[in-house]
Amino acid sequence: TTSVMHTVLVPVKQDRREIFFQDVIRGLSAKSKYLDSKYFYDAEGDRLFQEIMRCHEYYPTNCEMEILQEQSAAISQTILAHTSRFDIVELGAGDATKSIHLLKELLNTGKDFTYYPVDISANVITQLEQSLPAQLPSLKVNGLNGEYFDMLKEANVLSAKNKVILCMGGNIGNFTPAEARKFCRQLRSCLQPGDLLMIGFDLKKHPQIILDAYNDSAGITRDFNLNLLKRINRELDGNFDITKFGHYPTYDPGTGACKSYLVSLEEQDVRIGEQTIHFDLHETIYMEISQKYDLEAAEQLATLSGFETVGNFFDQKKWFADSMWLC
Ligand code: AVI
Repeated sequence: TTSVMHTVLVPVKQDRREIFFQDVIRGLSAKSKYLDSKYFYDAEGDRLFQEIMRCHEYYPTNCEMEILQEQSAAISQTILAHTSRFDIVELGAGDATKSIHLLKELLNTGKDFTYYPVDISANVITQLEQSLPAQLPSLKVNGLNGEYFDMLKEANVLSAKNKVILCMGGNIGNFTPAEARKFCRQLRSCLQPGDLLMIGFDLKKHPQIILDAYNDSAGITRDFNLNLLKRINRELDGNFDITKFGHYPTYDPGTGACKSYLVSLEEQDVRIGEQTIHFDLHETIYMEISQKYDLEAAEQLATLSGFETVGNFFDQKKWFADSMWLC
């Protein structure tokens, strides 16, 4: 068995590393250098993002928590107004601390449903399957460990009921508007008429509040960005000196695009494996977009991807919205 494990696991691991390497080299060889923010989330990146969510400047987490705490009854009514037989699928369930409020409310309505938390991390799913029964003993849980679209298809095999998809956290913001349309269309293609999608949007607000959320005073967001350079050092044999890069977040209130860059603080050469990347003084690496929406843009995204908006739920300050979309 050991040799079977070896031949199966090792090539997969090398593949991932190879793709990461190619993506990094492609991005850093481009005329305007960039890295893909999906690579932020290694173990250290996950830890730093947890810390960001506890920063007082980073408002989205608290806003969405308030929505789920205060408005789960209204959200539950909207779900029941559109479907009577459903199961819940949460994409990127994490520790489910937000969705638990809605799940509790739905259990109180006496409806029989299963909660399918989906997460790319096997660890997250195992922990949820252990922790949820203690908090909501009557909840039926069936964890799905894997990529969103694969697991959505799996949920459709396991359940013939309508699906209520939860896509919270405002992750849609980490796509450009064009990528967001592609993602929502792909989601729509996995769903049936009568299915629902609740999706979180970070809303436009005073530009300074947004900028501060991506430039916290404790420097956690800076470290979160720099961690990707450290990850390249660790996993791809790089030699980035992170003291030679600065963190530079921007926000354009016109387009709603909040973009983060790293700036090379001197002219330098960085080695990654066998490759050398040259940085001019003040040359930038585009790291991440965090697109902010207004309700009109969110609604337009719904329409363009084949959904109809049937409800919007806000925190008191109207800084964040969870929109309910019907297929
Ligand atoms: C995960 N995502 C919604 C976060 C955001 O706000 O765009 C990632 C993040 N990047 C910097 N701070 C938080």
